[in-house]
Amino acid sequence: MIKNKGLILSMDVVEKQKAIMIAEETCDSVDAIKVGYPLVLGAGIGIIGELARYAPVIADFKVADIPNTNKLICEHVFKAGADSVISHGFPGRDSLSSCIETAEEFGKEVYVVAEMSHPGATDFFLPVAESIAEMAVECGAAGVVAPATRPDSLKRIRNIIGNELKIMSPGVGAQGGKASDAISSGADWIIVGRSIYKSQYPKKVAESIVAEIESVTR
Ligand code: FNU
Repeated sequence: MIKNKGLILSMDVVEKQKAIMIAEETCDSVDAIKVGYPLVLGAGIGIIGELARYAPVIADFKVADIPNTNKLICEHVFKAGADSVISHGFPGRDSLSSCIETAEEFGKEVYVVAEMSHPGATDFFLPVAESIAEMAVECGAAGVVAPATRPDSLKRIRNIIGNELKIMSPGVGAQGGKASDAISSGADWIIVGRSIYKSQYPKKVAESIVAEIESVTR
């Protein structure tokens, strides 16, 4: 995925028409649109192809199964028109490799959740985040997902993965993280959902987030 604006819109609305309207409004300010279970269950898998007309689509299915099931999920997602898929790392090396091999067959990418952004991530995730980031490098992932809510974790994960892998970072806005902090701590992209799609003016909010990102990357 090409980094330009540094912003990924998380489209967690559940209605097709609303998703398309927001995509149309905001597509000039985003490098990709991320979709997950809420929208795909609400609008059907065809929404991936519809949104791909506006920006590359990231399928945030946090794929976390045995290798064969992961392969079947990824095939479906890429056939639907997604540009990349988000996978979990905790099911292990073989499961992740299956996602990455499938992505390669389609010329697509896999991003691995290294550490989640919500408070509950401290229950189990924190002690394994670094090992998952190391595995993402070893298995040939395109990048990792790491929390904007914990800039210190972002810095640590950036040190582990080096500069070749990319970091996309959720948790800005509604979850309390700040775009400029995440970017200056090592994120390539920030992922923003509610602050944009729940706003009365999604285009303006997206533009102001891009301006904030530019203020630290300039
Ligand atoms: P917003 N997301 C997340 N934290 O928030 N994929 C993670 O650790 C992670 C994610 C997703 O809070 C979340 O599911 F791995 O409204 C949602 O789709 O800005 C989006 O990022 C954040 O949405």
